[in-house]
Amino acid sequence: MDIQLWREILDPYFLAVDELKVKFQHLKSEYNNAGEYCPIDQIEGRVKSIASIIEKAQKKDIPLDEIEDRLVDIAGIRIICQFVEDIQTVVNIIKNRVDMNVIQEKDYITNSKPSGYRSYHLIIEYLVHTTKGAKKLKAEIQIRTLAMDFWATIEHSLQYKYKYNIPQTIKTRLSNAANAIIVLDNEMAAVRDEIMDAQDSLQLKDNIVSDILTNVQNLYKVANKREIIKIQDEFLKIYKDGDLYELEKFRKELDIISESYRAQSLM
Ligand code: 0O2
Repeated sequence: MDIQLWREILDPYFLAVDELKVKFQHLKSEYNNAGEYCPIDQIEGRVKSIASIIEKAQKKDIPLDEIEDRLVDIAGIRIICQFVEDIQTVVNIIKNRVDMNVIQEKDYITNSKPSGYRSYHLIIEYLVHTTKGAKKLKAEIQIRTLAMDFWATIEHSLQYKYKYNIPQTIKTRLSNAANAIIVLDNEMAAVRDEIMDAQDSLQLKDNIVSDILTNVQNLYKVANKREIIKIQDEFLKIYKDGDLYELEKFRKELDIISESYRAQSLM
């Protein structure tokens, strides 16, 4: 197959990866803007390289004209979560969407691979539109925790280094590390509520401070300098004390001041 044809084949997959990344990023922003805990920590995406597609097709005895049907991970998205519990939440979010049709599920968390690999895979059908029209293609979404991702990344590099023939001593160490990852994820799950509370408060604080600063910036245009300095000093004092309740109260007061200036300017 010549390069031009590969480009034509892969182009919709690049579009799919870009779109899917934007959609999941936006989901993350929605949670953050609402000051809510987000089950998604990071999003990555890639289109499989031509070399990697050919290698996999040869390994699985797939003729090149059948790769689009039979290679389900030409487009790949990886969603990294903080906690094991978040993985099912993300799976449900995806299953409830009308723009992604789940056609296959692989639960390598309940049934980890002999290597020790753990992750939840969804194969989806996804519709993209290019100048050539609409095209339904397959994409793989891997969902796993930060800890599982750390293990998989290291193991993948070693597979590459040893050309898929990792020496037994290293395999044993990787297997031990995989078990340690299970323990780590379980320990983190036990303190999940505590961590979530802390992160929610941080996000809430960020949102409140951002609102206050926008208001102060707008007041510069209408209020007198002495009043703004007074407001800023008060804000810095409340911020230093670190009381979220007082910070929220201050935001509301500032909203009222800004609103009264807006009303005056309309008179
Ligand atoms: P790359 O380079 O990451 O793209 P199958 O369903 O078994 O017929 P397939 O496609 O091998 O066929 O499915 P599987 O086993 O679910 O693997 C899909 C992808 O999961 C792999 O893609 C890897 O990304 C990841 N994966 C699966 N097993 C392992 C493992 O033991 N270690 C690591 N690190 N990753 C794994 P590729 O194309 O193999 O690789």
